[in-house]
Amino acid sequence: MTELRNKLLKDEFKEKEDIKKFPIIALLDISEEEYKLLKEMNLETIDDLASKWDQHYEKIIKKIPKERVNSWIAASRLLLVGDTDKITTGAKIVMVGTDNAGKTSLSIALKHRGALSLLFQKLYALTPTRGLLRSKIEVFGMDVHIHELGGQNVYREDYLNNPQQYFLGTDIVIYVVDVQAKDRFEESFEYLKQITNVTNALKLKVPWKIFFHKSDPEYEIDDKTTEIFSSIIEYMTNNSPYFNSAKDLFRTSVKIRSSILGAFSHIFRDISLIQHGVIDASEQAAKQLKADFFGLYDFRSNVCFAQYSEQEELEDLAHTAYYEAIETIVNMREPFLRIRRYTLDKDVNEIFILRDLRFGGDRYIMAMFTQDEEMARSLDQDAIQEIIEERLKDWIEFRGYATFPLD
Ligand SMILES: Nc1nc2c(ncn2[C@@H]2O[C@H](COP(=O)(O)OP(=O)(O)O)[C@@H](O)[C@H]2O)c(=O)[nH]1
Ligand SMILES: [Mg+2]
Repeated sequence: MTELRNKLLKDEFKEKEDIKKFPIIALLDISEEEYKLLKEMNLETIDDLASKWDQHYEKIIKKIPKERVNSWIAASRLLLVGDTDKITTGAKIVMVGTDNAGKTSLSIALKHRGALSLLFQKLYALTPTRGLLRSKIEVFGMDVHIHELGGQNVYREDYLNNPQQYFLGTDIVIYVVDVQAKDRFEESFEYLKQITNVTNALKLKVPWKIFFHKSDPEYEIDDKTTEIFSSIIEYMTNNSPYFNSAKDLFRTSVKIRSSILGAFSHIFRDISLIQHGVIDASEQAAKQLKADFFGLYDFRSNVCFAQYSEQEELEDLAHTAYYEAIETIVNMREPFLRIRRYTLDKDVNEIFILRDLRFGGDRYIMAMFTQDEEMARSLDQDAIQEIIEERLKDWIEFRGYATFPLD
C-alpha cells in the first residue's frame, strides 16, 4: 500500500495520514489549473473525487481530457481502498444483434485454446441462442459477465419492452452485424435503432461498440455494403453520446482470431480507469526487455490487458503469434516457454517469446517481440518475472478496483 502511495502522491503528502481529506492536488499528476477547475465543480478532496465524480463527469471532460480525469478518479479510488471496497463490481457486457450474426462464436473464439480444428467444429455445431445466454470470462481477476441477447424476433420484443431488465448496470454494449448477410442489413440496422432508442430513453450512459463481424479474409465488401456501414456509423455518431467511430468500431472474424482478441482487449483497456498507469508500466517493461511489443495476457480469457507496442502493426502480429503458440502447448498446466522467429518487411527479424507467469495466485501469459538476440538468449524466467513484477504488480493487484461503471 505504501508503494502505491508513492506512485500516486506528491512527495509532501506521502507520509501524512487521512488520505480522504487530502486536496486533489496531492495527486502526483495534476496541475494547479486543473485542480482549480475541479474545485469550481465542488470536487476538492480525494474523497470527493472517489465518491462524487459521476455527478460532474460530463462537465469536467469538456474541459480536461477524459483520460486525465479517469486516471485521477482511479487514483483516488485506489488510495481509498478499504474504505470503498464495494467498488469491486466486475463488469457486464451485453452483446446484441440479429440471430446468426456470430455473437456466441465471438466469445468462444476468444477463449478457445488447443487445436484450431476443434474450434471450428465447435462453431459449426452452434445453434441459435434462445433468449438470454450468460457466460463469464475473467480479465485480470475481474469477472466479466457477458450477456448475449438471443436475436430472434420473438425475444427482441421482450428486450425492447423491458429494457431495464436487460441493460441496467451494463458497462459496454456490443452490437454485432453480420457483414455477409446482405439480405438482413435493413433488419439489423432497424434493430440497432430500436435498441439505441430504448437505452437512450433509459438514459443509460453506455459505451457502444460495433462489430462488423464475419469480415473473413477472403470476403470482399461491395459498394452497397460500404454504404450501409457508413449510415450505421453516422447514425451511431449522432445518436449515441459515447460513440466514437475511430475507436469503437471493429472488424472481426473467427478466421482471424487476432481481430477478436484485439477488439476485446481494446475494449477492456478502454473502460479501465487505470489504463494510463498500465500503459506507462507496460512501456517501461518493454523498454527494459528491449521489446518492440510487450503484452500481458490473461491466462483464462486470453484478453491482453497490459500492452505496449512500438508500431501498431506489431499488435496484430503479436496476437496471431500468441494464438499460434498456445495452440501447440499440450499441457498448459506445466510452465512453458515458446520462442519463434518472424521475418517482417525489410528483413527485420523479430524474436517472439511467450511464457507463463504467476502473480499471487493468478496466472498470466507474457508475449514479446524483440530484435535483440542477446536479450532473447540471456533472458531467464526469473529475470522476466522480476521485471514485470516490478513494473506491473501494483496495477495487477488493484485492477479490480479500476472498472469504470459509467452509470
Ligand atoms: N464465415 C464466418 N462465419 C462465422 C463467423 N462467426 C460465426 N460464424 C458462423 O455464423 C453462425 C452463427 O453463429 P452464432 O455465434 O451462433 O450466432 P449468434 O446467433 O449471433 O449467436 C455459425 O454457423 C458460425 O459458425 C465468422 O467470423 N465468419
Ligand atoms: Mg448465439
